[in-house]
Amino acid sequence: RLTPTPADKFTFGLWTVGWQGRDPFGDATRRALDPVETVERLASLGAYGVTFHDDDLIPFGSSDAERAAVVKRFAAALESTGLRVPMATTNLFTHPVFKDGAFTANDRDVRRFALRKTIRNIDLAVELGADVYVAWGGREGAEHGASKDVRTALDRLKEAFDLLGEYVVGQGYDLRFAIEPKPNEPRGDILLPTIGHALAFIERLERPELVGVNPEVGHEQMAGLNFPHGIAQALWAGKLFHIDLNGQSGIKYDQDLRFGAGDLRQAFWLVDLLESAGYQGPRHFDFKPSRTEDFDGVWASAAGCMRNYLLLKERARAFRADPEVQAALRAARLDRLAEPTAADGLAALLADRTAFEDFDITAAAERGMAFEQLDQLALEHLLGAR
Ligand code: 3MF
Ligand code: MG
Ligand code: MG
Ligand code: MG
Repeated sequence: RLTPTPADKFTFGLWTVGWQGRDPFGDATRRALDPVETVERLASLGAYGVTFHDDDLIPFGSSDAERAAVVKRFAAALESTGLRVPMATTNLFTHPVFKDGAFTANDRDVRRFALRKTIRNIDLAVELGADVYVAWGGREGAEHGASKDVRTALDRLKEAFDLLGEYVVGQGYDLRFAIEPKPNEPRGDILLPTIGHALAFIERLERPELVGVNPEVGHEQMAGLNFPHGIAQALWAGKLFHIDLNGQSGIKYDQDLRFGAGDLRQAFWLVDLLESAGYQGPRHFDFKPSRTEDFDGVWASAAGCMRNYLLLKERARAFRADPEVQAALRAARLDRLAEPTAADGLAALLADRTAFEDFDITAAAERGMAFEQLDQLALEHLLGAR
């Protein structure tokens, strides 16, 4: 029950367990991992798949022959373990050429290079079976007011997604894009900082149906936002194409804690939402095992991400199945929220004296909402007390 299997659809980026612990103040604390070793370890832990940035798999600047050899070896490991590649993405942030961004760099030659680098990895992603392509605009942003004309930069960002959409449609690929919002880090301010900004941007594209979001727990929480609420809106818009699960303790640098660490209550509501909404996509962990850890700690933290998800899923299921919770939900009048406000139409609403003239405002204002009792039940389920 708490042992992960591929049916749980847990996936990990090569860059997560492979993070060497380099931070702005310190050098690497761990050696680089061989992607094939990662594939084997993840498979033995019960994961479903692995994801990668082009440069995680094929070192930047590799020759065509080196690239082919790396891909062949990686594909063989996927074949022998049965691990899938449901998503891939592009590194448009590490190399100094991307210091002012990629699709929105002020320099046109950098923007054209970024598109070509992305298209090259899209071909590989499709070859390896991916159906989602993530785009995190790591350095699409600014620190200096006049250095970036944001409206013009958004024109360039739209142009990039329109070209990428044209490419996948032209190739006949079954691939959709997922934009990953983040408010800041490494840039002072990043374009499309939240789920809401990304959803609004997508509607301006030539092929909005091809583009959704890949929200990350910690990224919304860095902006002080409620992650489950953001995910609910993405689901409501039909745009939750992928998700990055991890942990974050409030508004500070991007911590990328293992899933379940950080804001545990939001993690509980998130799992409750994903499971009850019938989200079918991968449960993708984008976390960083602390740089204090050796490889035992790395694999323990990967296992911890999956186990915490399964534990929360169990707690959420118990919460929903509890008759006292169901009564508390009725007392809190969730069933009334589900009723349309004016199914009888505008004319009937305007003619209804009980809606306004005869409405007992005082009685309605005095009515308790019974939310505290409901929330206490949730907390007791989360704490394993029920
Ligand atoms: C940065 C991130 C990224 C994205 C990745 C696309 C390096 O905060 O979260 O990871 O997730 O580029 O998936
Ligand atoms: Mg993060
Ligand atoms: Mg991140
Ligand atoms: Mg991420």
